[in-house]
Amino acid sequence: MTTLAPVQRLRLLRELERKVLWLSSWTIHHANHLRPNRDGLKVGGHQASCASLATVMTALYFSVLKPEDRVAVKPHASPVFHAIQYLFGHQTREKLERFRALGGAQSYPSRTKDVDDVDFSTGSVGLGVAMTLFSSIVQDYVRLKQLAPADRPTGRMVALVGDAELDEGNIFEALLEGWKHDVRNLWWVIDYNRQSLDGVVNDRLFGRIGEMFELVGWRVVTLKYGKLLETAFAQPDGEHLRQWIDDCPNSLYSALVYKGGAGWREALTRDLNQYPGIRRILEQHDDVSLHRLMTNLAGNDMQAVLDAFEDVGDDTPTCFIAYTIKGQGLPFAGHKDNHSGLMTLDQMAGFKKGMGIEDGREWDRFAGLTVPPAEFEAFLKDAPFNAEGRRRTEAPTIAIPAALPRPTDKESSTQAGFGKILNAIAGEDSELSHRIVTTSPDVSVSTNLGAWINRRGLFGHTEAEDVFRELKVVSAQLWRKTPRGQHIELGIAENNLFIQLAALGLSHEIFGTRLLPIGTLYDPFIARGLDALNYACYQDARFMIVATPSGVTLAPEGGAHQSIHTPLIGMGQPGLLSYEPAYVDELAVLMRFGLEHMQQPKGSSIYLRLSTRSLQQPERALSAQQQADIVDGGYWYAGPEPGADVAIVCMGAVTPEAIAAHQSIVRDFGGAGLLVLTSPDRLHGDWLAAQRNRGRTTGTVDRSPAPIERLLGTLSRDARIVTVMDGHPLALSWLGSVRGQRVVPLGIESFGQSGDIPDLYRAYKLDAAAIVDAVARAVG
Ligand SMILES: Cc1ncc(C[n+]2csc(CCOP(=O)(O)OP(=O)(O)O)c2C)c(N)n1
Ligand SMILES: [Mg+2]
Repeated sequence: MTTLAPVQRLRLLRELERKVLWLSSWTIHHANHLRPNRDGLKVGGHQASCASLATVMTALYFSVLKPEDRVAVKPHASPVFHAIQYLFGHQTREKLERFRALGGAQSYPSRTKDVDDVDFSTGSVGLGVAMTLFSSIVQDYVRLKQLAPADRPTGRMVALVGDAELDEGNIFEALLEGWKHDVRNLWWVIDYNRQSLDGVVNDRLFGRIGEMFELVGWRVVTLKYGKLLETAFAQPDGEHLRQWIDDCPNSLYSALVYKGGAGWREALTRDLNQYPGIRRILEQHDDVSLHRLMTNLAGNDMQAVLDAFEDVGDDTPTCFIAYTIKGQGLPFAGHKDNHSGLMTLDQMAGFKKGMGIEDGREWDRFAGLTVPPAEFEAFLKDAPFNAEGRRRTEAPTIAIPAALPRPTDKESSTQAGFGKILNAIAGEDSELSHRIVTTSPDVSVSTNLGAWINRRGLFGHTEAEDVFRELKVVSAQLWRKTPRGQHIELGIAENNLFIQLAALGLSHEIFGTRLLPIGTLYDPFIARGLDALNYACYQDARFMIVATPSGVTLAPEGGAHQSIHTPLIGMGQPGLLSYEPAYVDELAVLMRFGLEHMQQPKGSSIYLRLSTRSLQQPERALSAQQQADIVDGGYWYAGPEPGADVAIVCMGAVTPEAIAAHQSIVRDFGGAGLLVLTSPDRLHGDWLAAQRNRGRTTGTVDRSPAPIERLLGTLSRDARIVTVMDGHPLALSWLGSVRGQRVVPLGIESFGQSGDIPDLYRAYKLDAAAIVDAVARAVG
């Protein structure tokens, strides 16, 4: 690697900054103006949002970052990221030409769909930012346990943050959690362009932002004025110019940026003409250079940006507040409406000329450069970030034993069973037991993780004794915090839970070692963190969520804690396979399957919806076929006679009611069946897949029926089916479409009440009598 003189490096980086600005603007322009538009919809893209980050991203990727660093890029700066990767040779021209088209470079950086080594997907603002914080916890977790490959240096987790992203509450939830966990090696670079989507951001906010970061132990580095302005401030009366800009409201500053040199001159003459030094500055600058001076903010000044980044030499989490201009260098710089503004054809022609790009050479990596291509190439080749090429890691899978320990209690809830299974695993010295990491937002005890934590301990950077234990205060929870601990205890914030799971669930691809994350929470509060859960699944993170209590079966706690539509979330959420077992032996099968499925290339995350209702457990030893049926989504608990006209289908905690109803209807409907489902999600997915397979016109056509087709195929063509579950009935009412059999679905359609189970099941028509009634209606 050649070492460059600082001036030479600066010159090359400035060239690259222009190049990156050009390519990102052109990529968006091309997508909007030069590709045939077949549907009349605007393609979009954010030229202004890209421009404000061009300097920071150029400095980072071409000089500051190392291969082990991981970055969450502000979603709408995606074209800048793709342009940088294109220059490195990791992105293709074809994909840039197809930006925002099917198969092209993605609108927002995507781990799963982009080919150019995206570390963290972004898109829903705020989540990518928090992702870096939770990834830094994971980095420490695997480092302190020596799970990561020994030669892997510690990386910095970097977020490039839009200033308006800081309105998202999840960022502050993450900051508080990070403080508690003493996060390290974290850089958040705030693109303080003082503009959001709708307009100019509130002046009052940023007066406080820096203090908020400092409050939670961060270093705050403010990059406010560039080198030109600093030089002007040092001249006679220069301090008045500084004061004037400091006092300038965001909206006025933005408007003047848009108006340009004449606008600045008018405003400064009006306000500061009494100072001879200022008059001299105005005389010394024509409109173009005055505009350059007045818009010389540090976040768009390469030297200032490099100085700020290179000054940081320790692992203290650091927030850089980088003053920038939205649309810097573009015709609509500073205009409050520029968020989705696109250069017109004329504007682009002028911009292109200014960049020195000839017609037909728009995608050329060297067009418009003032440095020789060979020098440019050598610089790219030597960029530290690029030293290893693609930086995504791999890790071998963890072997899961053929069966998990299975509790043998005669009566148990699935939640209690879950705690016992984990507790038994905690007692083993196995690869499985060492790779499981649990986490929970202040509901570890009430979701039955207590015993696991007693054995495996809390995770922390340093050893901390359990004071209650030291003082010999009797407690069921013996929670020592050590670097060896395997439970990450979070405060009550479900967003944080899901982002922590996302970070843990990508450890194999980010940190080169595999973890088996299990997160527990109350089922209704999945909704609180739903966007973060969606975000975790979107990037293909792999984890298991275990949610209890669920449904109205929670009973006395009332409607606010009773989850109703979570089974539909489980079915509708891509990347998440959901199950709701009734019995503990089913749960043991599903946990085993889930831990394996989480690790498969084509697998997914797993959601187990459990219950606190204690049920009498069936006395049975599940055969291999029964286990496979449980994984496939359901089995006949009481098989129907072939061609039977009636069946009851149930799921989860209401299974005893279904059994009782079934016993009472078989007197009238001999041969009626009782089908216990474990996963409408799996059954539905496999049913759609089977139909698609049969519809194929090329290759080998798989005609085998889907599990649900086989199960319902035992019944007569026009059989009547009553479905019952503790959740929204829509999750099972689709069963009628499988073979055209009529379904009467029972479930919960309104907010729950407080009450005990008998009262509530009666009120919500989930009890045996209601099921029998429904059967009568179905056949009537
Ligand atoms: C959760 C979420 N809500 C809304 C949006 C729509 N949106 C995209 S960008 C944006 C404003 C972003 O402003 P800022 O973060 O300051 O970025 P800038 O474009 O100024 O760089 C909004 C509201 C989104 N992407 N995500
Ligand atoms: Mg902004």
